[in-house]
Amino acid sequence: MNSDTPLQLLGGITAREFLRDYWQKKPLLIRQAIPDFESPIDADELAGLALEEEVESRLVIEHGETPWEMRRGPFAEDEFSKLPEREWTLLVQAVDQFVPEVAELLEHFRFLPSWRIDDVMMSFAAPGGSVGPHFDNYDVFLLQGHGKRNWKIGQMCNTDSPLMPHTDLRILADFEGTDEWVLEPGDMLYLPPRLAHWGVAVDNCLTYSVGFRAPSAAEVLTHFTDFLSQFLSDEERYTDADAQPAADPHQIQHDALDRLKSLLAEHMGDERLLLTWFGQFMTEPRYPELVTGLEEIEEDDVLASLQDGAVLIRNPSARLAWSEVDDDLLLFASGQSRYLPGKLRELLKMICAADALHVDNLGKWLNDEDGRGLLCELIKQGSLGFADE
Ligand SMILES: [Mn+2]
Repeated sequence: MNSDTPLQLLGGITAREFLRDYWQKKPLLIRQAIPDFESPIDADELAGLALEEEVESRLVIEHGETPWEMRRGPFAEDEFSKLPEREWTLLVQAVDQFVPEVAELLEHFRFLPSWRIDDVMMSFAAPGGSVGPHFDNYDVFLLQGHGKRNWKIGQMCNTDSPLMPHTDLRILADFEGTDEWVLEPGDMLYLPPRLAHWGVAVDNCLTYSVGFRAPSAAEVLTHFTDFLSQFLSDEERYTDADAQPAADPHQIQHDALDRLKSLLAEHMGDERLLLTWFGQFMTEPRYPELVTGLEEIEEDDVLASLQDGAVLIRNPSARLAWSEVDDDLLLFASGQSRYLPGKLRELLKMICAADALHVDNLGKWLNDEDGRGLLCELIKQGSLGFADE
């Protein structure tokens, strides 16, 4: 995709313009981002997902047993039949992992790195339904799937923004509305992180939220240093072989800080390890228990199955990304990493991007020892699996 092609999804501006003017900066309303959009799943199917053990879901009932009552799924079927006519919302996380047609929607967002995308959450709201005015720490695209939703946007917030007391939700105590729109199916609203927003269902409505991953500075530092520490020996310590006689033995001199700073810089500045950690971290699956592989499978079996017409597909719960360091390639697959020779670049790109892998598109790679080994590893690890016939 050319980043200078005007995109319908972005209301006729290019990806480059969107990233320059809106991304992480300001909201954008796009009428008919997906023209004549028909939601691939309906409210009943969404409720059906919320019955499943492995699916993460919540119900928000504005006038429940408490104001803004929140219940966590999985739910029993009769819980839905006991809900009031109005003012409740069902939220289902990571629907893209369970419904391939919902995962396909992400194809529209290929102008952003896939490792930044977290999941597609879906919400169904009865008329008047809302989760209250709030802010999120992540960018979001809100695509209207069915029915109408009124969206208000407000002020920029932060951790000091006052919240309503005594609710399980992070509802803002003050909402200073600046704009308001009614979204119809196919309309989309982009919101940058920390912008207050408040969506209220006009009628029975379904909304898709494409959410993003952005680790906090605290997460980056704690997780990266944790990762680094595996590679450091106990013998490597604070050293001061260059020490001068102490003027006052109780004083910490600034030369001690300089030694510490250089110790930190030496390790924190290791680009290979930083990249390895970051790729692993950003590809960690949301539900690791859904990324289970065929641990026993042999390379010969993989080859034979493919030659027999079997098709490999990416596990919808797996996350893949790649990068390069010097002449090597690095593949990140669901929280793990693997160095690969540079010649595998095209195979790597295909594994990350293709919907399906089979004899026809794998072609010559099946004759390559490293290529076959890689496919087999990914099947063992669970990021790739054979499609059911
Ligand atoms: Mn939100």
